[in-house]
Amino acid sequence: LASGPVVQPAPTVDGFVETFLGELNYGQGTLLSQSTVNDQYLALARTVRRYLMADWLETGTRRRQTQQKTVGYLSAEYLLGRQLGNNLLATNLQDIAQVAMERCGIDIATLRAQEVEPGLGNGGLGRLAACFVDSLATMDVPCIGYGIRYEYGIFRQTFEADRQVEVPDSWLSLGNPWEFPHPERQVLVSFGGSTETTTDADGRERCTWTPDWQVIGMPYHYMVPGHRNGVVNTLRLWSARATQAFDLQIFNSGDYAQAVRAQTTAENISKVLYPEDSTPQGKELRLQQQYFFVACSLHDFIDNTLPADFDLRRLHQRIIFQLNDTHPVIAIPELMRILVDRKGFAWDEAWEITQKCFAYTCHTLLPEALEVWSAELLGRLLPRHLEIIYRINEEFLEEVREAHPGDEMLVRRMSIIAEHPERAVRMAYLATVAASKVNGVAELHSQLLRDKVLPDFSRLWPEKFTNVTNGVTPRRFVRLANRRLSDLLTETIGDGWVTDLDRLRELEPYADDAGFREQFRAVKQANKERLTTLLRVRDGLELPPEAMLDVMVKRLHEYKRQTLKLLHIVSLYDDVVSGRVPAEQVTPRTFVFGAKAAPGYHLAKEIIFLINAVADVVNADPAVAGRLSVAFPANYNVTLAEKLIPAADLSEQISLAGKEASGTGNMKFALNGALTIGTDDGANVEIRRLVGDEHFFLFGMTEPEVEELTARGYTPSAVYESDPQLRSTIDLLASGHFTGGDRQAVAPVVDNLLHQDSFMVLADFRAYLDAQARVDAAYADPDAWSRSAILNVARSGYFSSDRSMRDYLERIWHA
Ligand code: 26V
Repeated sequence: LASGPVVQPAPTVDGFVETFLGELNYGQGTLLSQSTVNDQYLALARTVRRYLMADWLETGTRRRQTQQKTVGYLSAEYLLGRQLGNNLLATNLQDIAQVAMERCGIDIATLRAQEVEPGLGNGGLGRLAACFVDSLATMDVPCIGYGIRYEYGIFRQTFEADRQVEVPDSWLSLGNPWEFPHPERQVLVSFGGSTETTTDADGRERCTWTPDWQVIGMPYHYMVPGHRNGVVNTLRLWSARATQAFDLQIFNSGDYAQAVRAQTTAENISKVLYPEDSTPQGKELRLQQQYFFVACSLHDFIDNTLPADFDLRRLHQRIIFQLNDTHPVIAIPELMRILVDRKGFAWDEAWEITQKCFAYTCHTLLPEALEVWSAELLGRLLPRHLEIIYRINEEFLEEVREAHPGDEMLVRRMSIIAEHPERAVRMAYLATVAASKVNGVAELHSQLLRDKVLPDFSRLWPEKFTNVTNGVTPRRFVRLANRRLSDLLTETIGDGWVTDLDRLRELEPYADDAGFREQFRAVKQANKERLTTLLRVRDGLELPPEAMLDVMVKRLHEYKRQTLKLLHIVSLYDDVVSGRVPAEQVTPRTFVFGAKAAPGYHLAKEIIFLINAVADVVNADPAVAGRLSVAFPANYNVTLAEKLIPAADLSEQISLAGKEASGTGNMKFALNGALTIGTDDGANVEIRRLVGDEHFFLFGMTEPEVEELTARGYTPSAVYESDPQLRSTIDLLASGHFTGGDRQAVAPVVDNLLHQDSFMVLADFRAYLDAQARVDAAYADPDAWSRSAILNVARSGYFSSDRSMRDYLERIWHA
């Protein structure tokens, strides 16, 4: 019988120094005296890696020996963040490494800063996957994370003349010490071609797919260490390689460009992460990416992970593939193809197995974000899969007809195949039909998913639908990002909270302890000063360290309503410069934005421009000096989040109700002692319920009110006309005051607000300003504010991704 994980004894500083110097000399091939910061970073990373290796091997052995069910997390994105700090924390080597580096005359912070974070995701969905694999390792649950090793992750954002300019993220260029290529586990993936159905001697139909091109999937393994528990799970990311370096025949004929073209096509598949995170473009390369990683992953598990003689009728006892949104949904026909065409199963039996092996998580409510692939494209790239999808659909619609005879409207509504504007496959429907469970990511979202997105399906199969509210890992987002708060928590309630976040409840009584509140405020203040220093060095921003820090960080999207935040800032500024409010009466605030816009999302980029333009003017105007400042550091990413969130006083979660599926930044802020100003949307609902109304600034329409207003007909210009403060604010923006008199430059945003305003910014403006006035009043009483902040921390333990994983295990995976 396999034994449990063993936590290794801590190494000594001497031992660590010796290993480090060994890595520097024999790994990096340099002397300490000659080495660059990058040499030292790589050597340190390889040193830490060594301490994880025994646990990784041991975990692998244990996983092979036990017959436990594995979670196969299928995700096109993993937004991991930097690895060095995380892995030092997981191995409890932080202090030893620091002292060891000091002995070598090295500042470890400089080495940490050398790491380019793996930005293999767009935002919430990719970061969630990273939190989930962290939690599963910490809970010693067998999990393989499957994904794509993009050569270029999410673009690096820079600003030129206040506008976003994207720079390729060449995160691998200085070497990546955290990955291990495994050529012995390569997989061949096929595309294109045609199919042929023949009948066997025994009368069975057999389909053969003759593809016309193939690529190699090369797996790279990443360590996913649990928190100090001796467990290291695996993240397996696939990189595309050409089957032949280049075509020698063509090369010999002298056409060099043509000779390498096939190689380029193949290797393009894992070249770059698509930076659009809401409007799928139906691009062929993206479908290639999806099928590529899914085909590699299924093959890897079935043929290279399970024992050779494994009886696939029991596949569901060994794996549950969790589909992170629709991106990996092509795995469903792929498993059917493997079972029927390759392993000789009858259709019905294969379908029974397949249904038990998949579960589907939906992460959106925006109709435009639901993936649909044209049948033409799918059939061209994956002809056999399209046939399989048609057959799944036929049999499914038969079931619908049986349940609802004569209701052809229903049949058309539920069909996996849409007929207009062109024949296309609705991937969310395919996922829902095949999956054993379908879940949303917050209570409200799961409810809306049942009622609005998939109502027919939830009536047909009510038991299929469930909720798992998202969570975030307390290791990275509290213990690693906020060492000061962590130390205070540990001094006060012990360190059990790091792996059992509900224990933060024990903090509640301390909210009434003046001494504790004082310490808590000192932590926040020190974090703010750290941030102020960082932004001075990183972005040349000069910010007052005492002001309230009001933070809105997330992708730039109309539905998230960065413009509402902007209108608030402009209205405060307007109040002062118009003389209506004396500057001394304005609560000093620093507004911080962090946001990337999809490169093709024009309006989002105009909003970025406008925020920067307003920041320039507000920051330079002596009328509001020391009262209002605006910071928009470029290139918001996980690394910056780890610095910003611990410093925040106020967390902005102001999406239009019913649009943000969950949000996870909202959870990180609450856990770091920021108060939330937010709408009744996504997980905000649950945060407010847990922390208490008095400790949360709620504003704005509810989802049913939004529905009602939409039904009545919403006219933003009428709201503008009826509210003098809103009019003044928009007029100031429109006047060109922030753009050197250029009214054209602000027109895209202003015109959209006045004449379109799809996300009802103007409708919620008044309520938002009122809520912000309540924020000012509350902030004026530091003791009451700290008390609320402490209660936010104490009552947010529910939002640990460990809890999310327990919910998945109980409600979905049964692992
Ligand atoms: C969609 C697409 C569409 C095609 C192009 C590439 C691409 C990449 C990502 C996505 C996913 C968009 C959905 C998403 O990120 N949803 C967010 O998921 C978070 C985790 O559940 C949740 O907290 C956010 O509210 C939700 O917006």
